[in-house]
Amino acid sequence: MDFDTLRALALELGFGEAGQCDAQGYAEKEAAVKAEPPLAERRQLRFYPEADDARTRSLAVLLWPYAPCRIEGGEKLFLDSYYEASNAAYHAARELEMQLTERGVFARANVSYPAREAAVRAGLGIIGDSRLLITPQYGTRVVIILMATDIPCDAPNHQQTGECMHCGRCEHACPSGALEGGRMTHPERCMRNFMMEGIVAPETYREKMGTKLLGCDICQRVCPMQPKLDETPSAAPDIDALLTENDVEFSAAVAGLAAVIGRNAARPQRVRAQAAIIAGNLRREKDLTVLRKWADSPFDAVREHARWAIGRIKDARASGLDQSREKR
Ligand code: B12
Repeated sequence: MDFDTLRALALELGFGEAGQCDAQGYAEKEAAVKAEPPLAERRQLRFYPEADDARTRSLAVLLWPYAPCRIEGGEKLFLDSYYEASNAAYHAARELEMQLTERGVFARANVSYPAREAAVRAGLGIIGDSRLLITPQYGTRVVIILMATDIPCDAPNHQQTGECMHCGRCEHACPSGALEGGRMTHPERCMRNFMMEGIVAPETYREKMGTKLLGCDICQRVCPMQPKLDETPSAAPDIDALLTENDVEFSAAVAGLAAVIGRNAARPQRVRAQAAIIAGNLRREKDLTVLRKWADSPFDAVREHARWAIGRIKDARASGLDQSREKR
């Protein structure tokens, strides 16, 4: 099979674009990763496709576009639409893998190599100062899926053509200072790094998270290289479904979330830990009961975030900030 046939099958399954690049030369990315502070999200990242499977001759780079999420405000949670898209793209890639296998092609979907680097090599876009891939058609809002295949890669890898506008808006907008000197120099400071990762979020980040359940797209929202796209409604569960003592209700809400973003992303204690941060930001008296229960949790992130939230609610009470009391 040639790559054009793979591309046609990918487009039929809903991918927006597909390219191909070779499977070598990621060693320097490994060195770059080692030079930066360790990040939980990088645990799965690998660098030697051919050593992982000797049949690999190239990587197919598949882009799954998505629309930005509407920010509802108030008590409506923010769940970046990237995560719903990522789950859909994952399953579409599994389907493509099956179709290719049936045709006698070696294909392994959803492999984890430096995806942005592969996308640039495949000629699909450029790297912006936010370190995100910017594509001509969809801007930054694409999920990048990599697939190892035994289809030879005839075309030489592309060099990046075109450039980020270097307008500085992502640097100025980033609430946690992940960009400095015009570029994303501190990925370890990105707020997303501490959301639903099962780790205790440093206190300085918790208030900045507001009502974000998962993901931060502030650097993407301000990017002038983004095409105008209609926003999509938030697929996040209701906050009251998460801030509940009723375990059956909580499990149902997590199951609903898992149906949207995948079970791997929506793990109950991680969801609970993030819900506790949100409770600390909403500062509602009515959440104190459930938070007191969570404050004894054996899970560090749940326990620490819940204790912090209780302190915040009490501080708000002391200064008359609690909204539900104000209304009375
Ligand atoms: C670890 C990780 C994170 C970490 C660290 C982010 C970071 N900037 O490194 C955290 C948890 C913070 C994170 C956050 C997010 N992530 Co993330 N993340 C990853 C992951 C798993 C690995 C990235 C990595 O470490 N690569 C290795 C290093 C060495 O490569 P690199 O970061 O790309 O940097 C190199 C190149 O970019 C290049 N480079 C850097 N600047 C420049 C400039 C020029 C001009 C050139 C030529 C090259 C160049 O040199 C760098 C060093 O070698 C990838 C998936 C994957 N398999 O790649 C997703 C991925 C990068 N994330 C993605 C997304 C969507 C996000 C979020 C938007 C999620 C959200 N809604 O909150 C945020 C955005 C944060 C941001 N602005 O980067 C998408 C990006 C899609 C896109 N359009 O680019 C990816 C590809 C996932 C996917 N499969 O689609 N992420």
